[in-house]
Amino acid sequence: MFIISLKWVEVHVISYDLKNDGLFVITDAEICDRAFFLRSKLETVYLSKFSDSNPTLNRNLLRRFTQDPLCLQLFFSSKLISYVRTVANVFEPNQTSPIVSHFTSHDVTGQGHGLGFHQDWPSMGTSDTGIVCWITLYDTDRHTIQFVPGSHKKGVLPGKQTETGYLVEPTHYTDAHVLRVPAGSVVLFSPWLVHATYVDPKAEEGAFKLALSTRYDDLECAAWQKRGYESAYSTTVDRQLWSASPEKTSS
Ligand SMILES: O=C(O)CCC(=O)C(=O)O
Ligand SMILES: [Fe+2]
Repeated sequence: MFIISLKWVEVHVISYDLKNDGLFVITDAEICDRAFFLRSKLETVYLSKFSDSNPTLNRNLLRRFTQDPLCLQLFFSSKLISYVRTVANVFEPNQTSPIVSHFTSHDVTGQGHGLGFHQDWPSMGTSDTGIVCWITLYDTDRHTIQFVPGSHKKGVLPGKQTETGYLVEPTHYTDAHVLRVPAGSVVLFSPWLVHATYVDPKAEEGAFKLALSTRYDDLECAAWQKRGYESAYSTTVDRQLWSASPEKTSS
């Protein structure tokens, strides 16, 4: 473990091991620069349009943010992909999930309290050697994520599939660690790792975290090839959206 001083916070950066703990933290100057640049765009262009009374609008803005070219550039930068290859040993990375934003706060999105303890793999069903890539745009000294080191070794644990993910039974998260890393850090973790949002009960009103994640699967994974490269994620079109809109545009 080593300690770095970041602005006014002291952050303890713990080196986790991908094989034994199921996650690995990378704090890389080039990626941090991109993340800081993206964060200023988040604040000036997206959060500035947030409404105190319209959580749907706020959720839509966060979805639009994940499709911002700067956000896409962060996730597809050759630096990041090379970490996916060399650290996670994903031989031929293939992005199988959209970029998802994880906003944790005192409820301006109507879903501000995040996810319970879950595993990602049952919601994906893709390659056995894929990796989740989670990047925080803020220091995680308040709201963050927590995880159970080593839990990835046990495969899919008893639990249930819910609207928000595959929640595992409470006996599987009695020994959770709270992740504390500086803004711009990349966490690569196993899709079997048991993890959850950590909501800091002492965080002041208005404090929030925003992290982004996506999933890289491995096209060279033999098991996935056998399953015909299936993925639980599908692309759908909502053809009712325009018809239901009160202000239809003419064209
Ligand atoms: O950031 C969070 O609150 C949850 C992240 C998560 O579950 C994921 O990236 O798979
Ligand atoms: Fe997750």
